[in-house]
Amino acid sequence: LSACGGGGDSASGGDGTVLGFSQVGAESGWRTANTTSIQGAASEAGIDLKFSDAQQKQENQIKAIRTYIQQKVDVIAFSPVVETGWEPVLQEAKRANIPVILTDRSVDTTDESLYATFLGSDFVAEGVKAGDWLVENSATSDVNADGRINVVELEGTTGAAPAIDRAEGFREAIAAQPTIAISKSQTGDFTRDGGKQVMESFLNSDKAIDVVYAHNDDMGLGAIEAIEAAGLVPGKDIKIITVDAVKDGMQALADGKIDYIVECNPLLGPQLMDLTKKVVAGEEVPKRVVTEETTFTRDQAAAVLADRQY
Ligand code: GYE
Repeated sequence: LSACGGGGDSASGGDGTVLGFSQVGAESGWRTANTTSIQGAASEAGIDLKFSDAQQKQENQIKAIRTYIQQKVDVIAFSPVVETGWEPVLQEAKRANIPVILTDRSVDTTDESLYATFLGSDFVAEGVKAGDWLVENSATSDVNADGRINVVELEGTTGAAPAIDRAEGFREAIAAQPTIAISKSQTGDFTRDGGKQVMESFLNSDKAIDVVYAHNDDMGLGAIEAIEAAGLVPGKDIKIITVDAVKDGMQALADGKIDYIVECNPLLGPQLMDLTKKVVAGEEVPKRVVTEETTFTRDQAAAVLADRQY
């Protein structure tokens, strides 16, 4: 594990601010876009970025954070792979007087003094949007001929905020619908391969799946491969709803293989650098900064695809 390197260059007009950032990994298209955004925004802002990739392991993130504390960086930011288990290391950062910015994902703690701010999406709202679409489109005959809608869910990383919250929001939205039921739910770890494998096993035990709700595009794209390999037509025999709206997902939506995508914006770099500067300057920052997001139907995806940055 290396907690060094990264894009910062204080010689090119920076003020010497050092930001230690611990990224979750490189599990998805969303994550890659998020990393690019953070690295680009740091060099743009003249912030010296120390970047480390935890390969989806909490222990690696804790090690990286401890290294940043030893190095006495000005600010620590991280995107916590799971929600729980952060209090001891956050206490260490607090004792060392290093402010912490939570980026993208939150931690489960009652002690708000352990971090300066949390920048990221409202994942429950994303799940609600996904469920609302299904409810609104459940009356159309092509969702299911027998009037019952059998949904399978490809969950994100177990214990991660977006997996917990996207599951919760979706259930909230479909709760009043007796004809919609989630029959299976399993983690695909936010990866394409994970989505493919879980969908294969779902299809092996159940041929009557109507809808896939995938917590991200990559797992939905993996599910498409499994569905096609089983001789079924994604978007027709089985509807697919995903979250993220990365380019590959938007392409599949425009192509008719995905039916609906809830956007989750990975371009958090500029806001993160802005918050970093404010925290270093001792300025007041809001405890919660929510990113703005939309949703995409097929036609909407086709219209914006050419200009999509990631
Ligand atoms: O949706 C998924 C990624 O935390 C919002 O993590 C992020 C999620 C994103 O792997 O693709």
